[in-house]
Amino acid sequence: MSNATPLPLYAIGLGSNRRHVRFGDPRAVLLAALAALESDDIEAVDASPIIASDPIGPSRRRYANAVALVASPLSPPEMLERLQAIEASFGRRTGQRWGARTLDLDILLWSGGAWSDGTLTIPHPAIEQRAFVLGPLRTIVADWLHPLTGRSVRQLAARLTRPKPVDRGASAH
Ligand code: A4P
Ligand code: MG
Repeated sequence: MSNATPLPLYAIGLGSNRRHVRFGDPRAVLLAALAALESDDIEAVDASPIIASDPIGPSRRRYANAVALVASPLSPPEMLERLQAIEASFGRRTGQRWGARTLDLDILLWSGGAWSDGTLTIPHPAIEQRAFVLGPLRTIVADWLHPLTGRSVRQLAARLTRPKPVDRGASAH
């Protein structure tokens, strides 16, 4: 049976703001992570350029960020488990939320739409506020629709960078 149902697609966000003892600086960590993602059941389809971004949250080190598009028969919980195993193999220290990390892998979007259970939420809830996610994401899946808002990645990225209108709420009736 060839050309049966196409494999689900996942957009995976990659972030690093620490050197890795073997791979080197955060940019090199992401290149190694992109290679590590590929396996028997995860096929690399596309990858964004790697960008440098200012940290959001308490960590003061700059990040390298990128997004990979992969095709895989894994279910969302299986994919999360795989990503966590890869993070662990890169020496991710758990414990400190938003702390400096060698490698952070997030499931951003899934072609199956939305998923929510106790430990996993897809789309990733912070996508819409994060330029370091939407910028790279737009370079590979600009037309992908956010399943909950119906807005394309291109629209979400434009909304984030557009200057905010003045809030007239206080003076208007
Ligand atoms: N989890 C739920 N949904 C998902 C999902 N869609 N993908 C759960 C991945 N994980 C998901 O994640 C905590 C738990 O989230 C997981 O166990 C999983 O069950 P974590 O990676 O262990 O913790 P974390 O990353 O420290 O916390 P959090 O809230 O996920 O942080 P973020 O959102 O990943 O943000 N600034 C720049 N410039 N670039 C960055 O990449 N990253 C962060 C971390 C902060 N500031 C940044 C960047
Ligand atoms: Mg994370």
